[in-house]
Amino acid sequence: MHACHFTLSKFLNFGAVTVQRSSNLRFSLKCSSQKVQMESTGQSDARGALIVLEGLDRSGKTSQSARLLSHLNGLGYPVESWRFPDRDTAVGKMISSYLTNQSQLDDHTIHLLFSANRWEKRSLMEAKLKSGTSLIVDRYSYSGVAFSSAKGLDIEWCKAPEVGLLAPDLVMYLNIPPEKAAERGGYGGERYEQLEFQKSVAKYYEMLSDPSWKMIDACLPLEDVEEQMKEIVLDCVVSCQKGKPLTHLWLS
Ligand code: NYM
Ligand code: MG
Repeated sequence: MHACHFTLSKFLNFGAVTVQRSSNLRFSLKCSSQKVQMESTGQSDARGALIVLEGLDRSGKTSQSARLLSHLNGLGYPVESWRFPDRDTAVGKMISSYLTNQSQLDDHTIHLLFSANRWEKRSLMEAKLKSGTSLIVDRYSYSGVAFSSAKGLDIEWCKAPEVGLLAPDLVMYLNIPPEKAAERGGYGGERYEQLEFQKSVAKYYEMLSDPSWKMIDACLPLEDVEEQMKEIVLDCVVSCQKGKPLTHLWLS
């Protein structure tokens, strides 16, 4: 196993990822999704799920977000696909210009801009979740901390501006050796898309991870990765509909 891969022992729940539900159960869930939604409307604490996909560049997050979106949509769940950085806001445009090497910024400054880009979406995020819409989010605070720490910034300093953002209900890490990710059609030429740097990012992701993260084997074919993720996501959406409380990042 490559040194940058996560160790299995760290992820005691790893086995759960590969366990397939019986097709019967999947069928019954599909049929009852409408009913689940109706039952939950009477509950004031029923809400959408905040689902985050993390991983190195070219690990497949964006493709899988699209697949999960259409899967949940097909089951009748209100769901949106989001991504960070959100390059459409004024802050996001500064970030995009930095990533495409059209501007230079101090490492701390760009770190804070990435964080500000999440803060500016925080109230909308909360409103969506409380109104029952689940969000599939391509990158979140973990990207913020892993990428900036890999440049040499202090990890605790990097975490500080993220404190108080909404905590995800589920983090799925698309695990792929950096060398394999680099082989995938090459990188797009943005800042950070270099093998040595990505190896360092992988180490910081490992430091940030906790046993609740679901490790997805992102080396498998797209369809197999999707199958692993669908089951996990549906469980999460159902538990949030039952009123799982919203929590905040890194307050302890
Ligand atoms: N990135 C992304 C950061 O450095 N900090 C952050 O907070 C976030 C959300 O931006 N290489 C990096 C990771 C990626 C790059 O993301 C652009 P994407 O998903 O390739 O558009
Ligand atoms: Mg990228």
